[in-house]
Amino acid sequence: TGHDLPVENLPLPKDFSWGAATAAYQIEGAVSQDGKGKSIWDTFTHLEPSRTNGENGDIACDHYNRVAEDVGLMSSLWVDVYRFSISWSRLIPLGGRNDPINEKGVAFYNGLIDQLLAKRIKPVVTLYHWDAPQGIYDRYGAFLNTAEFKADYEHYARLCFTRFGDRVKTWVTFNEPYIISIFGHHSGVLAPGHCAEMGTDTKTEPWRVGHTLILSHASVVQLYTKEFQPSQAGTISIVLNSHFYKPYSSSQADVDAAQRRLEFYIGWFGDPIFLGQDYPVSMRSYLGSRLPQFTSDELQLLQQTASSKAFYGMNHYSTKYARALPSPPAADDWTGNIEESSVNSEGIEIGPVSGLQWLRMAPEGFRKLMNWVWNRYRLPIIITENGCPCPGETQLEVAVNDEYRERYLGLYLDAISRAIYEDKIPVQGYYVWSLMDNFEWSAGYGPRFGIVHVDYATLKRTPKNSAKYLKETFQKRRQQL
Ligand code: GBH
Repeated sequence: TGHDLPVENLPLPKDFSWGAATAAYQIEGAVSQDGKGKSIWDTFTHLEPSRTNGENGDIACDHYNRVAEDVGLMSSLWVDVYRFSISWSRLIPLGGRNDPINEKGVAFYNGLIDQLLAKRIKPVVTLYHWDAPQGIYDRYGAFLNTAEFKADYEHYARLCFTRFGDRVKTWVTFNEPYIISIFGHHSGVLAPGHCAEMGTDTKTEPWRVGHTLILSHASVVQLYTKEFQPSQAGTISIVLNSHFYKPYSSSQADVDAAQRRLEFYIGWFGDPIFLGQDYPVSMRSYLGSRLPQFTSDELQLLQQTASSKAFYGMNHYSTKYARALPSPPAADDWTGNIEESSVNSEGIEIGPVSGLQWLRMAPEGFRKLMNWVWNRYRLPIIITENGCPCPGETQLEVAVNDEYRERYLGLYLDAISRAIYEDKIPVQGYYVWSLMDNFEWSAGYGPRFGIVHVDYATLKRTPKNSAKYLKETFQKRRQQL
């Protein structure tokens, strides 16, 4: 279960790329500098600070003012790739298609991209990592109005392709649509914080949000392939996250539950986007009319864009057990009537706990997830996020001697090697979450996911042992075959 496995430093292909990932709101700070507009995360953190441990991204890592230092850091780690996200409200402060463009925001990302390329680091750019402009939320509820959102998002994407597409060759439309839908519009622990207590119709709203995300993704893929790809020659896809799920017991009900849980997590988005078809049958049968319908025009768009897909972007951290609930599903159930846990029917833990309860070291589940995704979608996979906070990682000394993380990363890279060489799955790259400690959303600055430590009092960056380990292990692993 990962408790006592040795790290084997198994080989990786010569052209396998490694990188580090971040997201705008989690690192940039400079929250109203140079004309940036407000996002739903500014509102979420300031309106009710207890939702984010009293903390916010106003300053974060102040990356906005420390780009040169941070690019230098990456260069010293020999990363091939830097995956970052663009803050929509930095480029278009009010967010909409008729609103003014903030040239200072454009200049910031131009500078970042140029500095990366000067160090031969390839930018992988996420258009949306959870920070919708407050303006589009105020006007029409952002994702709640599919047509308005789609039009504004297309305009924003077009701006990014026009201004940055000569140098950016890999695009991600949305980071983790599942999280945006469920955590933003059902449990409400992430912005915009919609939940039953706030009067949200949690029976339908998350599925409407998901529908908007799928259709907006598809229309931006179409936009890129038609108008930009012929000259810019890049690729575009989406990043989906999921735990892997193992059955809670050997009962058929639990075996089915584990499969169904993955369909509700990944198939929800993956089937329409990568297969160009309706939501999974299991979702239709559990959710019935709660799930929106695709029109025939929309299905056609999905089919067309499904064939232009380039890779499956996988964010993955941990594995859980899935247990079929005996009682009928709750009216607003979003799981397929499943309970999740970290311990199975025999009391066996899925793996050693990290600095966060939900995140346990379980490399075997990672390998199984790559197999599940490959069998369903037959697409090359890029691991766009993976990493962890260490248990007790509060002081600098503990943080820098990050043994738990080193072991976790080592075992997860071994799982990729097995997926590639034993399971014959084309896994092309690995981006560690995260380059540096940062604002961990509802958990604030507590959990530290960085391979570089950030002292939030001084903003000083200190590479942890795991940073050195990654630099060295990629060098070694890629030389072995
Ligand atoms: C990613 O989300 C994000 O892309 C990134 O911004 C973030 O910093 C990183 O992971 C680390 O968390 O109910 O068991 O699912 C991962 C999705 C959603 C995982 C909330 C943890 C809560 C526990 N996260 N989830 S659980």
